Amino acid sequence: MLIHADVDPDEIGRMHMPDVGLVADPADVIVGLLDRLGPSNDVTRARREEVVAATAAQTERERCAQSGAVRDGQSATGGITGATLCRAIAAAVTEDDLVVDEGLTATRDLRVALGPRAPGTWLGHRGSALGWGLPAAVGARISNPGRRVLCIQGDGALMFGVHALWTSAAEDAPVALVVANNSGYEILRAGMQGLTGRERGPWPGLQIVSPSIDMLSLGRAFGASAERVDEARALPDALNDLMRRSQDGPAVLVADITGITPPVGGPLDGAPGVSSPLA
Ligand SMILES: Cc1ncc(C[n+]2csc(CCOP(=O)(O)OP(=O)(O)O)c2C)c(N)n1
Ligand SMILES: [Mg+2]
Repeated sequence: MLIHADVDPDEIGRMHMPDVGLVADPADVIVGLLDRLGPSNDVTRARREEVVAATAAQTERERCAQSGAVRDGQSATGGITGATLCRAIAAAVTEDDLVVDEGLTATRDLRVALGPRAPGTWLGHRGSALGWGLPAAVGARISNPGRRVLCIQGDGALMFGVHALWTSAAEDAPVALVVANNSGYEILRAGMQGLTGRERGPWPGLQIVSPSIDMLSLGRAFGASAERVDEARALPDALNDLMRRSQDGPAVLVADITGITPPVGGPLDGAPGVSSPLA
């Protein structure tokens, strides 16, 4: 049974129609539900283990389903998958470095790859108001002058705040920036795939290809040094070089990402007029 509790009545049923809608503080609702369920017993514990195992298996299936990727996130072509990028970043940073994540689909595995971090050494969101990442990284560097700061931005998200590179140079607050470049708004494509069941469709505006954006020139235009990497085996050296360059001024590494993200969400059952125009 789907229960949707929200303090805002307008939110209830806005995305998915619940079986029960409750205008209430979700924390109180959860406490009330737990009270009614009573203490856990063997049956509930077994059920919980089942759900955890099924979720882990589903996650593994999604990883393997990424086109061009095989087990363990390695690209069959030697290109850079999101999983490869995350592992390489985790190896390139120290526990004192500040990591700022606005990589969206490319950094789905970053939190796991990084492992536990001390408060104040990892900042992230998964896509609210795009463009937050780089300005946040520069601001963090200004308030932590001695700290190395590594920011990861999706190529789309970067367009909303790229000028912060200039601030980084002008304020002598250098940061390292990895651009996770998949030439488009991949999270939105994955959402459309979830909605329609099709990998591609006549969906305008999801790719940044014609023309593509010259990210190296863009970085240099704002006073940063800039390099590109498109092979997994070259990534560790490219990241070390990025961190070294970032000691002298804002530094950009454009990492071309291969593979596609598993579908996000599902069809809107019964929503009139949704499926045909999108498919
Ligand atoms: C200011 C703003 N505009 C638009 C959106 C809608 N939006 C959410 S994710 C996304 C795509 C992000 O693309 P990118 O940063 O390249 O990451 P990718 O999905 O390719 O991993 C867009 C356009 C938003 N969240 N915020
Ligand atoms: Mg993108």
